[in-house]
Amino acid sequence: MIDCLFCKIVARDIPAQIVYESERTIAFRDINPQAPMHVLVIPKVHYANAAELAEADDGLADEVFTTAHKIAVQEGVAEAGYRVVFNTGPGAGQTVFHVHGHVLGGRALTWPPG
Ligand code: U5P
Repeated sequence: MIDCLFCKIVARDIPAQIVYESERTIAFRDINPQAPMHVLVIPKVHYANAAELAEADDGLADEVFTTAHKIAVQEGVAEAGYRVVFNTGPGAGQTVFHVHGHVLGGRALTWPPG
């Protein structure tokens, strides 16, 4: 998608600190981290949000979720505990409309979220 920030990261048109890449997914550090470890996991193909990705039903949603776990292991937070968040729609705080899972860890995380 031409005007999508995250599509531009996938295409290497804008820089990002990429920590993991597979054929269909990519993960990079959030530019405004909310925890010591804050990585975004996205499918390379453009879907606006988690609902669209889930409805596509081609296994890609599973792959994004599995990638989030791989990141937690790679970043050393899996044992202590981590959080995966998909803000879905403006009402839930989504600001970038290319589906992304926030993987957060490295500190105690409180509940409920804001
Ligand atoms: N973000 C980046 N890189 C950018 C633009 C945005 O990492 O070039 C991050 C923001 O810091 C934010 C996330 O955490 O994308 C968008 O999350 P959401 O508000 O859409 O859930």
